[in-house]
Amino acid sequence: MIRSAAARVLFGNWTGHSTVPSHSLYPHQWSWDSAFIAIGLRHLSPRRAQIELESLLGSQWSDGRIPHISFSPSVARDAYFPGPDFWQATTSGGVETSGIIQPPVHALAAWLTHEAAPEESVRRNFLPRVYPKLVAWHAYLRTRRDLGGHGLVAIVHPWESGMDNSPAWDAALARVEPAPLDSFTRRDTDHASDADRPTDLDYGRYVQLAGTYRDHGYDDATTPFEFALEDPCFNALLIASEHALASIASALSLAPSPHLKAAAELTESLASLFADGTFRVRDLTNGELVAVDTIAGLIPLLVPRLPQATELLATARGPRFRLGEAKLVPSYDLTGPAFEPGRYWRGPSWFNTAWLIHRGLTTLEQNALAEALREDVLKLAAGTDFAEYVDPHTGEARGARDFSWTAALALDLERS
Ligand code: 9WN
Repeated sequence: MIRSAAARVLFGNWTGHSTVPSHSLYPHQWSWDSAFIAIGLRHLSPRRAQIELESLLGSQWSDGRIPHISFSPSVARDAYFPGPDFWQATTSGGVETSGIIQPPVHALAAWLTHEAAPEESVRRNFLPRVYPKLVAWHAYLRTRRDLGGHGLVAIVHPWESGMDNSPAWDAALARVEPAPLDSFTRRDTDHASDADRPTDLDYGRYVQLAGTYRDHGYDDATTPFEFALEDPCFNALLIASEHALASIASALSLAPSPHLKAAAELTESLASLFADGTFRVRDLTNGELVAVDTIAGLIPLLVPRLPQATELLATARGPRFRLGEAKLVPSYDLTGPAFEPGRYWRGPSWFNTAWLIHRGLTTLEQNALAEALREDVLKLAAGTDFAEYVDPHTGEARGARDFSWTAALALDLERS
């Protein structure tokens, strides 16, 4: 049942070479969405899953970065804000893109896509074609984005975290002078309730930060970043993806050791973000850890052989996130002062983070918790028409419906 409903969403959102997250709210190709979508699509069409990732990699910049949006030329230029006219970024291959990035789930997705149909993968020469691009992507992150010199990647915009209005960004964002509200027109609130989306003040600051980066040619060495933070989710996903690159290298009869070494180094550096039973964001403006607990701090559960796993699992099960009792896993501390059950990344539960936590629980052999979460994902995805996110207390649908990664990841868990 869920398989056919999920397939309907994914085929409906397919554009011929990639999948939009949602035709109304997000009508282009998004970076980490495509990785999650491929993870589900591999069960319906391994070939399409490969093409999804290959088309995203077709928008890679010459410096190795994978931009967070690859714009579709067949969609109206003002259908989404900020669109191609705002970002003013075109690759050497002529693809219009944004200039910021999103979390690196891609190598993990590529490996899982290969594993789903190794013969089709070999026939299409999938791994040999994507491997060098994924290596260049990780090299960009580890060299150009280690802005703090701690051996961790820094994000320079809240959108780069994929968790746009997370309360973890509030203090850093408060220092940013917002762009005037009459200098841009939001499109998101045409398609989703104002109460479910970031505020106008947040948007003014997002626009200001993106505009400064753009006006410095997206140059990481010369942009005066007002917002630069080390995010545990972003770095944990890079570690998981380095492990995946090691598997890909082995499959190609190449040495896995550089990737295992990178994963080990990053895991050691990540430990410097551990405090109060969870991983926290480090603000590079003052060097301090931000005492705000979000789902990002729990994502390291999926890091293989994580030294802090036992404490982190206890935090996930404790009053802040109530894993096993709340609907999926809340995006923000249920007891925190900024908690809002319906507003985007300030409380609601999302399906991609539930999938990542499920992967962590499976790695840790927490089979009962993993199975309960899996059942919750399947029930809520089907029962909400594949909502973008849900209220963590009631499971009520929020944001977009027929949302691609919700369908894809439910499909993946249905098969697991
Ligand atoms: C900005 C596409 C993206 C997701 C992000 C989610 C949301 C965009 C927006 O939608 O962000 O990138 O317009 O709000 O926060 O995780 O990749 O689904």
